[in-house]
Amino acid sequence: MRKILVFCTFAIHEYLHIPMSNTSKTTKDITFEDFKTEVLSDYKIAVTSRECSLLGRREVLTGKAKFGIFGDGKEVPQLAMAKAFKNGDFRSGYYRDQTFMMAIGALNIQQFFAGLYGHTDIAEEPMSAGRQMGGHFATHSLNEDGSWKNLTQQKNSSADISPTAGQMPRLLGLAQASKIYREVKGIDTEKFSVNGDEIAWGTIGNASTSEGLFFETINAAGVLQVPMVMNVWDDEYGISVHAKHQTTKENISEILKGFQRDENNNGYEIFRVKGWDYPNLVDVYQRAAVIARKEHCPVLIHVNELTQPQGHSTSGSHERYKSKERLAWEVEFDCMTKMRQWMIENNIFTDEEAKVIENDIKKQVRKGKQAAWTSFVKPQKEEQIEAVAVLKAAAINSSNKAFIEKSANELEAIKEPIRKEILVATRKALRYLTTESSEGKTTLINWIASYKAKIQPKYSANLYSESNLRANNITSEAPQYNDDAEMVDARLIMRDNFDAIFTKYPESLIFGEDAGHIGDVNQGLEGMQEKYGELRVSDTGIREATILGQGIGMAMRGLRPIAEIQYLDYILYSLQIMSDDLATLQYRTNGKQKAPVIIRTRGHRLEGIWHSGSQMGGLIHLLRGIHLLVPRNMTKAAGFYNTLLEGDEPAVVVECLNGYRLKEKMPANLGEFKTPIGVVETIKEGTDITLVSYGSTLRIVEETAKELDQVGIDAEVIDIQSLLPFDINHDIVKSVQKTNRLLVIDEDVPGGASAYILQEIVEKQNAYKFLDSKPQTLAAKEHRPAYGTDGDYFSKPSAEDIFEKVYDMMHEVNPSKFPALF
Ligand SMILES: Cc1ncc(C[n+]2csc(CCOP(=O)(O)OP(=O)(O)O)c2C)c(N)n1
Ligand SMILES: [Mg+2]
Repeated sequence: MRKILVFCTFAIHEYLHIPMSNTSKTTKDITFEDFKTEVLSDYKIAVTSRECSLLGRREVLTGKAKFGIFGDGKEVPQLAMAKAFKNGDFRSGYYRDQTFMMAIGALNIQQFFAGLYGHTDIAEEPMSAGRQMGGHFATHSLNEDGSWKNLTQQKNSSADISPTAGQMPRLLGLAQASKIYREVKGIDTEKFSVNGDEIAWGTIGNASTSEGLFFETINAAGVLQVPMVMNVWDDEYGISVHAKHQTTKENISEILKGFQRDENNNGYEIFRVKGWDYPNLVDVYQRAAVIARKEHCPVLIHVNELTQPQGHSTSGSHERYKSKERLAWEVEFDCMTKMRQWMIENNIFTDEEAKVIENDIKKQVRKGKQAAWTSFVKPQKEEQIEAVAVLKAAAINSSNKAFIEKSANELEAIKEPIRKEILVATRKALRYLTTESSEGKTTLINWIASYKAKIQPKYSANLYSESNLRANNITSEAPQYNDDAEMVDARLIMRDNFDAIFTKYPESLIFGEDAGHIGDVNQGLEGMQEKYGELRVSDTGIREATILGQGIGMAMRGLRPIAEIQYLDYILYSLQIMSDDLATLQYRTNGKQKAPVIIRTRGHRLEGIWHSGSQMGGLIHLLRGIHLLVPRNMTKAAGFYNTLLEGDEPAVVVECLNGYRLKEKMPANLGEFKTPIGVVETIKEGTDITLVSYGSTLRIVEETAKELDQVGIDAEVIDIQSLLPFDINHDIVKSVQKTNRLLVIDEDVPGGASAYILQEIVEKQNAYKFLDSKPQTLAAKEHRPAYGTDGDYFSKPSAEDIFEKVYDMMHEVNPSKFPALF
């Protein structure tokens, strides 16, 4: 038997006399039989994947599943990628990658269909427990208790999201983690890295490369020189829109040529390869992997000439927008057809043998699909039986017996019920029983309650961490002060606390615009780069979305990144990723992945439209899933960092931009004192009115409270500190119970953060019961803050605004004691 080389790729070249790359070196010989077995095994995976796509579409069209988006037409390059993908590596990709997931052993037929149906059991549907539509993939990084698995011993896929190119920023961080693990000494790498040898593999559709996030990621990875392999699956279309509307020169690798490294400059290694050319694909992927893994040089692989045999998704048909010629070309150049031809030409199998394999796989896929369906409907069928029984029992003695029995019978008749149908029937039946009381009715009420309690978590659990390390489980610790503790510029507390953090947590690191060399724009990191090195305290380009992405990716690989967004006003650049990716991560994986990144930013009142914004309402609404902390001073802020680093959850910390030069007392227990998360603080006790605020505005409220004292108004001042989560102990309502009046003061727009705060207090904490005056809010103007001191005065709530608002409320209560000001 003729001898060939160990890597299948090189074997292929040996057999086919394709010119080999100069990186190919023989290490071990395998036989033609081994080679054949490997290629056959690849083909079987691809056929399995294709059959799943074909049958998957039919499942949607016949109504069993709601939506389908499949990987047909992209099978072959994914086989090649899977061959080069090793344990410890990470994928950050998109909805076309089912073949890859199957090839790395992370997705089987039954699981594929479980995803399509939306099976809520994570054991059956490991990608998201039915939360994501099919085609959105993930592996499990966490054990049951939320602790890390050993990620070096498995092939990893960060959880997909639907927004196109949204997978790019995190890809950068996943790749950067390898660099940190390789080059920073003293980190415990056991579960995360072997010498930083792991590659982060990105996949993206050709059209999605039009997104800014793609270009931002490409540039940043070139600057950082991280082991990232970027794969563009190019099928010339983005839904119906042709490449001529998407990409200059209709060719992404052509226009990215300037990134190619050369003798004088770092950059990229760029490959272009046809998506149906199996042997070349295998070769290119092997070469790309060596470059990325060994040299930590990013690689771009532009895989073109791909197709979409069934069109974009189940929502439409591509016959509407592709020409006859294009459709005919897609049939001819279907990567599976081409691979099959190549295998026949190279005596790997005959046409007859291929047919046997294909028929066998067809059967397997049908069987797997059936098993997935049976398993999907089983729990609902059991629940249906229970519900019907409870309904029938409730009907027996009811004057509305006929109606209730009718809905019981209708529910019973549904062959494959869903949970909505079960709850609609049972909940609506209660309406027939409002004036009656019976054992059956009580049973029905209890059944609905327990059913909801059992089922709701399947759709709602794990928005936040549910592990022991969840933020509000961390014990707080007060700052301690030596007798001779000095009053210092507050930025020094921040700096010295970061110093303590970097010493205590070798896996922590901070990065952002101006965060490195000068130690951030407010000198809160002064000298830290000199002490901890350029990898742990680093400057980045001006690119907020990928700064956040660095944080997400590195946090997903066990590091503790602090991603600095220079000003709160610019957080909007990263907000989409924060909202779509970070905030949903624990939720969309049902607690199987986490990214405890800390986002450090500074904001509120400084100067002008883009340095004193306070768009907290926007953040509150878009970031459920992330903690949102608004410390009033640097000691509180430092304490939040200390708390967060003990926990396992992501958070945004907004430092007060005008607070760095104010004096605060230097604590002794730096790195140790911990500000509790979700706990308010009463700054001043009072009896007449409760004033609730946070951040920079709180200082003005505090000052105003003294002025109010002088006119006989005793205000209680409460610092919210933490907007998400909000006052978990419900302390504010206790204050309102005492004062019977409530004013929320906030520098966001009217109806912004203040509306949320009011809802929390009045509705959730039931403060309405104790109010003797209308609960009110005092916010900034609707426009952005104008420049200068007067701009601030006429844009944001001032001490006079607060005083007059409070006075007015008290005047309404007691006009003789508080005669009208105006
Ligand atoms: C930000 C965003 N815009 C629009 C969409 C809707 N959409 C989903 S897929 C897609 C086309 C993507 O094309 P391409 O990147 O080439 O990937 P392909 O589906 O062709 O593999 C669009 C516009 C989306 N998911 N996200
Ligand atoms: Mg495309």
